[in-house]
Formats: sequence, C-alpha cells, structure tokens
Amino acid sequence: MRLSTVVAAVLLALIVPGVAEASPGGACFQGRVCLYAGFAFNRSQVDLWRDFVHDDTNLADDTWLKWDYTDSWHTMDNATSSARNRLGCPVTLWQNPYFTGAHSTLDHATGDGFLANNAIGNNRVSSLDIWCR
Ligand SMILES: [Ca+2]
Ligand SMILES: [Ca+2]
Repeated sequence: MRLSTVVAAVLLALIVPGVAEASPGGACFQGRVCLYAGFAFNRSQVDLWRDFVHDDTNLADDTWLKWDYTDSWHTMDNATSSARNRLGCPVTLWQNPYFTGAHSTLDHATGDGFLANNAIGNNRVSSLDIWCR
C-alpha cells in the first residue's frame, strides 16, 4: 500500500469520532456488532465491513466500509455473509426491514463465519435489532 493511503487512513481514524474503534480485518471491538460481506469475517477476501451500536431498521441506506475506513458505496442490503457480536447483549439479524421475516440471533461474544446455514441465510440481512437494556 502507498504511504499516503496509510497516512490518510490514520488521519481519518484520528479526526472522525468513533472510527478509531471500528474494525476492519475481521476484528470487532467491544460494544459493537460487526457485519461482513464475506464468509469467515472476510478472511482472504475483499474487506467490506461495518459495525453498529444501535438498531438499524433498514440496511438499504447503509454502505460497506473498506479496509482503510473509506466508503465502498456498495449497499449493505442483502449482502451480509458473516457477523461478530461484542455488544454485551444479543443481536437479531432479520431478513426484511423493520425486523420481520427469517431471523437469527447472535449472543454476546459469539460470531458466525457462515450465515448460509442459519435461518437468516446468506446475503439476506436487511435489519438488525439490538437487545441491550
Ligand atoms: Ca439503515
Ligand atoms: Ca433481506
């Protein structure tokens, strides 16, 4: 990678609140739920990811971040293949916007690298519901 790219990523992480705690490279920081476009938390794949701290009723207006924290401009709707949960409470991934349809729940401190064999399935997540009190 070019040095200027690294510098830009570091500066972005320093100046944008919250970004510094975000989590490319298959990581997922405490207090967040992390979605990945590829199986196995994007291992050996294009690193498209994003993390959440609140419910999201519709992923159609969300886009994946790239490894360097820049926006890929690729929609997150129907595009999640794996997920990690470090929220401190469960999260439910839903097939449709506003928490309807097929769904799978991930407990705190769990991850699933292959959503294809869960109820939610591969490339179907459209909303997520966080159960923190
Ligand atoms: Ca959204
Ligand atoms: Ca869907």
